[in-house]
Amino acid sequence: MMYDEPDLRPNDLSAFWMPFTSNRQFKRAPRMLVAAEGMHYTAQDGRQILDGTAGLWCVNAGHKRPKIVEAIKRQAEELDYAPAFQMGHPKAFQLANRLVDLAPEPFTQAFFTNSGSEAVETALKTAIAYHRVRGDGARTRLIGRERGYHGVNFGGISVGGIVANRKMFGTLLTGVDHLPHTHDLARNAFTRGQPEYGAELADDLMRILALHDPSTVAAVIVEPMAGSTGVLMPPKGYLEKLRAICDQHGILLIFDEVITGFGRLGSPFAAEHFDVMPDMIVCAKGLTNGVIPMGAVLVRQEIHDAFMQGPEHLIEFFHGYTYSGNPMACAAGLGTLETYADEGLLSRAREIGPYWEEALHALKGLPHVIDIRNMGLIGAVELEPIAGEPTKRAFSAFLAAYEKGCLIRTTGDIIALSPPLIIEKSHIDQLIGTLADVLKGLK
Ligand code: PXG
Repeated sequence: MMYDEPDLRPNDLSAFWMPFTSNRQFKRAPRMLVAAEGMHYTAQDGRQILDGTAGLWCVNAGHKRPKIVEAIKRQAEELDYAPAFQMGHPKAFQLANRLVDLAPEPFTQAFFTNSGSEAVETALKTAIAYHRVRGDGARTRLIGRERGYHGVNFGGISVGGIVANRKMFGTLLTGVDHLPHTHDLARNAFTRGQPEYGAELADDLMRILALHDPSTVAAVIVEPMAGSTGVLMPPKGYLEKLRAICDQHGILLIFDEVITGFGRLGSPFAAEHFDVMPDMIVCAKGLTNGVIPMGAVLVRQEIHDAFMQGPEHLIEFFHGYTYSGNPMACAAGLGTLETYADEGLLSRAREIGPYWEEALHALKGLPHVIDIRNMGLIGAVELEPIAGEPTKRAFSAFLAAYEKGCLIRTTGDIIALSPPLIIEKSHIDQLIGTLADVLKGLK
């Protein structure tokens, strides 16, 4: 096999400082993936690894999908790059059109970025600038939520609420406040789907608004389902309350759908799934099936139109990236959306969801399991941490699962599962069966 050729084998692991990785542990015992197709990776030792996480929640259509591969190949031959500012190329417009067609009705424009983190920054800046262009420039404050994950740039970690991602980086953005998170094991453990209790936590927004005065607040940003922090579902009625309070006070509501976008919950976007319409949707990951980096912010017509004023030769919004709407990314995006449509993947989580839910909740009662949560094709198994050694138990589960041929994700002591939407029942049996074995063997 070609990967055995010495030139293609990394011969020194030290130069690459790996992101969000225990570098020393990894480099002592590397877990190297060299190929992928469908539901599986091939590891460097030749083993097939079942992808229980769609890469990092992004490979929603599964790996090596022909239409995406073809689209990228053709694009590289045809137009490798076109300047993103003051110039255009057809595929960026095509992709924007496809995207707004797929999105819920109020969303009429797409602004392209290269990642979820950049899309978050773009949405936050758009919100503040939107109020300003309308003559309401005192609205600069941003409200996020404890345990929220909005990428790793300064705006995102400021409105985010994951302590480890914030504490090393100084004072962050000013003028930011946070809603309480919604995780409540005492009341909601082992809930299937949306938890019963916790809608009242949205009322805390009123307290925050009373403190700062609503007229100073630009936007509230939340993940409709908080993924990275360990899969926290919104309590019934919670998102509706946030929407109502924002409406009452002229505050924009931003849904960060980097994880929930593109079928994860059984609808193209979570906004539809929960039937709550924000003012902006942040997306990335599944937009290109993870194949080429890309993110986007979807906005409502009135937000876009507020900027379209002044002399026509002037730039309306001083924001954008060298690679906004990059041709290769657009080609990958178009191939991806076509694949989703051809195979009905954006509603597939609804069809296979009940089987997924049953399989997952059958883990109840196994050692250390203190909660199981699920929605669409997402699952989480929360473990009792080892006293004094948080994260260690779940990390051991991750290593053991990999040894047994399954890729899972862990955050803290929570195991998160988010397989490609092409998953079949036999894969679910293998994934959950492996996890059961792993849990039985954990210290
Ligand atoms: N918002 C949300 C809600 C995310 O989940 C980002 C923004 C940032 O996207 P980029 O493309 O800049 O990474 C994310 C990313 C995990 C995991 O296993 C989650 C993410 C990334 C890597 C791992 O929970 N989410």
